[in-house]
Amino acid sequence: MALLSPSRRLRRTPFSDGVEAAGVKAYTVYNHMLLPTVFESVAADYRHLKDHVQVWDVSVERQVELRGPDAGRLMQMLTPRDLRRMLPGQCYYVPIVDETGGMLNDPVCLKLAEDRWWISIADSDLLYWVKGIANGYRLDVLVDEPDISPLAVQGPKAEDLLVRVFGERIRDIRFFRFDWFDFEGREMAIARSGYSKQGGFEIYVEGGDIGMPLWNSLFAVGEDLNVRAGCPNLIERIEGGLLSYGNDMTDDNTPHECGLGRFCDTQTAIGCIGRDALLRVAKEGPVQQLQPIEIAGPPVPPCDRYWQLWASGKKVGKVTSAAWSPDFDVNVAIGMVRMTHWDPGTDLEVETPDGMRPALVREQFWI
Ligand code: THG
Repeated sequence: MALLSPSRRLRRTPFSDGVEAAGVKAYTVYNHMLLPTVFESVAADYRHLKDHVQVWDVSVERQVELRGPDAGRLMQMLTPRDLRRMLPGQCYYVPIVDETGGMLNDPVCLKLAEDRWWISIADSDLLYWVKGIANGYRLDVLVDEPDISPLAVQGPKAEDLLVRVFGERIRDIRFFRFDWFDFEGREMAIARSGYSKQGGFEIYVEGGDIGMPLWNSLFAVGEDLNVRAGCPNLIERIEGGLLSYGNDMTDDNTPHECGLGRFCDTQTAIGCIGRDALLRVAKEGPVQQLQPIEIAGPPVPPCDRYWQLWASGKKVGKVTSAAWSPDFDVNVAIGMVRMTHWDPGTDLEVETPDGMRPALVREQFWI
């Protein structure tokens, strides 16, 4: 592929100088912003992520902030997950659905206070949907995109690295909780979360000016931990079954088709805009669902379009993401599979750019 032309519409981040100095080799575009995808190579980055600690510029995880008396009510209108028991300091992974039950985004939502929430979005322009709802229902809430840029620290040594910058209290943060920490006189929320299964944290950096000072201190204190710049890793996230909005699912899919039924409480999520539509489909159950798929043969090429899945001459689904896994010595993949063929152990064929290959529906992801 050719290069990306820089422009003001393709936003840099507060950490872009650090990312470039670290030798980034490729980017994708996500929420109109640069997201690194490769430093050394996808396979070398994968090995390093699983063995050490990486600092990721995930500024593309933009925050949609809800502020005001109706913030909680608005948040519940957006998602079929029941938020009534959620406390300040908690993070929830929440499907966001439209009036047909179609997925608009799959963000992490942070409750800062009863009247203040952040929605840490995946790649879709959720801000406009949320503003539209707030205005259409005349809610008493402000909706905007604050100047917050998440920096993820991921890998088995992430906790030890963060303790050196923020102190021992880092160890007390539980999974999908956050607390507030000081860096050079600035308050930042730090959550135990992130787009990998290797453990780690996400620092919500408020104000672009403090980005590079924080980036530089993490590298200054982490040399003996072998800290490096990294990014969400294609192989690791497929192994872990972490979904990618726009790749694995779109607004044509319900949360149940995405295997996100466990994050839906459609019966009790009163106020959710897609509730009626989801109650209807939830009763019958989905007729297709994302599944872990193993693809035989040598490493597959990049999956930049759907690869058709076949069984006895019939189309039974499509592969949405795929990569060669060095640790499992097989091509790991995610695919949307029709219910007639989604049982674990079902043999399929997949139409890859370099020909038909055997594929197998797996029982679980590779975790
Ligand atoms: N962190 C934050 N914002 C994000 C992402 C993130 N925005 C974009 C994107 N990632 C949104 N998508 C996901 C997908 C998966 C998870 C988080 C965000 C995730 N899932 C875990 C899992 O499925 O195992 C945990 C879910 C749970 O148990 O609650 O972490 O990564 N800030």
